[in-house]
Amino acid sequence: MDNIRTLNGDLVARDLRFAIVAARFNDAIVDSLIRGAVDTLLRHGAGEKQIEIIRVPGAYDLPFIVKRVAASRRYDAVVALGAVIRGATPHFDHVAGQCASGLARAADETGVPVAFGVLTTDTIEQAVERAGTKAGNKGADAALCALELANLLKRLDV
Ligand code: INI
Repeated sequence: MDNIRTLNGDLVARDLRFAIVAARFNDAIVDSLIRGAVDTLLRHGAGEKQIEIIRVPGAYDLPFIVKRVAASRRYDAVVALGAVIRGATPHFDHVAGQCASGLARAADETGVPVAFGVLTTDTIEQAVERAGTKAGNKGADAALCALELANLLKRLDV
């Protein structure tokens, strides 16, 4: 193991630029995800000028804008945030499915890391738990992932 080259992305945000693209739907929950993401980036050394927040109507609309934002090359990583709650929507599977696959495609097609910070839950209570209460904050987790991937990408020589 000692002789195996291992690459990791570190968690230092200095000199990196981040876009947080967040849905307005379920904003009471998504606003907590945004706070978690911003707080994480600031605590890892980002300045406020290194972060931009872009709002879209709903989670289904995230991929369309995330792809534009990533393709602009103005950001080292994108954090996509939203909340899709099954109990509140008959077309949960379409919204959640299109959102997840569209975000993955945006990252693939642009080569810019896109962290998936979209809650997909059965109930509002489960969403609240993952938005800064007893099950952590998925926005903070996604910001950490974006940070690690952005740094890893800089270190990769492929
Ligand atoms: N958008 C969400 O972000 N969460 C939801 O739970 C949701 N529901 O319940 O339907 C939702 N719908 C809106 C959708 O994301 C688009 O904004 C809309 O379809 C217009 O494209």
